[in-house]
Amino acid sequence: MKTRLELMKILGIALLIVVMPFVAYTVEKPVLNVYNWDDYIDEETIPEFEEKFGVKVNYDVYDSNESLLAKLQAGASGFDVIFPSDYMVNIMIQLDLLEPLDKTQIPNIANLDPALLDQPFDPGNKYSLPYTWGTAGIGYRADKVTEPVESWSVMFDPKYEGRIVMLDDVRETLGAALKYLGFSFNSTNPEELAKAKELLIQQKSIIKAYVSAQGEQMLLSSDAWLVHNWIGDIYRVAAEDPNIKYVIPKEGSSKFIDTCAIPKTAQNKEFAHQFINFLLEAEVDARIHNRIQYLTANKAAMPLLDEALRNTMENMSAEIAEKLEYIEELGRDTRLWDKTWTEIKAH
Ligand code: N2P
Repeated sequence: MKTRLELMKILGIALLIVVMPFVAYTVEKPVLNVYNWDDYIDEETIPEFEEKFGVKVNYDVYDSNESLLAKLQAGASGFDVIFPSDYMVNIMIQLDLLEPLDKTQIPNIANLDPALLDQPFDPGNKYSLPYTWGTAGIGYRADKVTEPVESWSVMFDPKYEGRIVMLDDVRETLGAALKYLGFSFNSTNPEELAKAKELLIQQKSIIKAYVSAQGEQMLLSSDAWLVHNWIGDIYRVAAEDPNIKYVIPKEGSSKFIDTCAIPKTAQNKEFAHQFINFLLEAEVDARIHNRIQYLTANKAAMPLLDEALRNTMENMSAEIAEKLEYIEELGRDTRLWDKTWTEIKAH
């Protein structure tokens, strides 16, 4: 018979053997907190990076630039790598929220297309590097909407009551309404904004929802027939169902460059740089973009892209390209936009 003490010793040792590897795992591995847009990476990149660099990645997602900013401003974040769009980079620079990039740690910058570098929102790419680019437009079901979809007007047509989804995004949705009315996507004219507000308030009775993540799934399931969304999200479901199409309305729309950046409050700046450099490897970048179906800023990745995706980049007509606007930082007028949007949402 073993004494109680002996038994407790054996139990103690057994417990240590089971628990130690977990303790070692959590204690030793550095952690990298990545905060990205919803559906903006493939499945392999994170595990591959974790294995190659011996890092544990916490990966979380958001669905708008404004929620990313709110999270960062709330201070509790601890994010190491984030993916703000053009105008939001500009806002974050002004608010002193971003860490200047140490380019010596990102040699894969050489893979990037110079045409997408050195943009007005971040001259010299001091704080951000391009990750994707694309447009917002309308994804629709050609088997349900049988008339030609060419204008934003379909999104305001009572015929499609309950089948319309708009982005839950102050800049995109107010911008689209402004554009439909013939104004700039970035208008700060109070009268024009009031008109856009009226239009969107009227539209509220016929839309199914404001949705920024997974609107494309509603299209795929035919719950919605007309979905205001970004190009890649629609392209992904269009690959599953040929009845799904994407169009940039003839009145014009928005275009964007989404970037990767490091917040000033990042805890792990060294690995944040490594991660960005890893994302910019041609093979990694091509794999991600073939999966997410957004356009890449990575020149070296181009030859590795699916042909259809490559064609999208090359086929955008000059006529459409001319009617696209980048969303711009609005300075003080942001308050007018926010107020207008809040009034629409509350109505
Ligand atoms: C991806 C969302 C793309 C963001 N689901 C467009 N800026």
